[in-house]
Amino acid sequence: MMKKRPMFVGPIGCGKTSTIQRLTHQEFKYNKTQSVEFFQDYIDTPGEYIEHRRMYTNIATTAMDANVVVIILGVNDQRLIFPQGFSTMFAMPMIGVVNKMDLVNYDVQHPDYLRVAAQLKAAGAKEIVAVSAKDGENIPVLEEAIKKAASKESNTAK
Ligand SMILES: Nc1nc2c(ncn2[C@@H]2O[C@H](COP(=O)(O)OP(=O)(O)OP(=O)(O)O)[C@@H](O)[C@H]2O)c(=O)[nH]1
Ligand SMILES: [Mg+2]
Repeated sequence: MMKKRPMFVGPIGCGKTSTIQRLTHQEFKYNKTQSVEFFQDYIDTPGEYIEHRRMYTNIATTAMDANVVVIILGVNDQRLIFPQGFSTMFAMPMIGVVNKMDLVNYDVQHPDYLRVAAQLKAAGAKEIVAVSAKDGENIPVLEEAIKKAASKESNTAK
């Protein structure tokens, strides 16, 4: 069986690919995701998967190869993307990421941050990490959070 890895899910342009580039020490370079991409340690998905309801089945299918679901939003995105209880779709732990924190000067009291973080929590993210993929801010914290969630999952492997 294929090695399970964390899967990133979020709307178009929220920074899934950029965050994975940071986590894997690749060059920070814009590259639109066209379809699911399996990297060595992460699964990247196109934003279309979450933006178009009819593609939810693709998320569910891809999640079979995931040990953690990472849901991510840009701090400047005020749309409702993740439905309440979204995590019930999955059998593995979910963590939330608020990206583009550089746009609010890393202020975790900023109303935009609070709103986005609340959406991720309502979707079922146990832990929220605020990052900037652009600046690399808090990427090691995210890496730790993902590792911790993944180890919990492997302890309860079926
Ligand atoms: N200001 C700011 N811009 C960012 C940050 N992270 C990513 N971006 C920019 O946001 C745009 C989209 O980033 P991507 O990583 O391609 O987004 P994605 O979620 O992978 O998008 P899709 O592949 O289309 O689903 C790019 O122009 C990035 O440079 C960040 O932390 N801060
Ligand atoms: Mg992408």
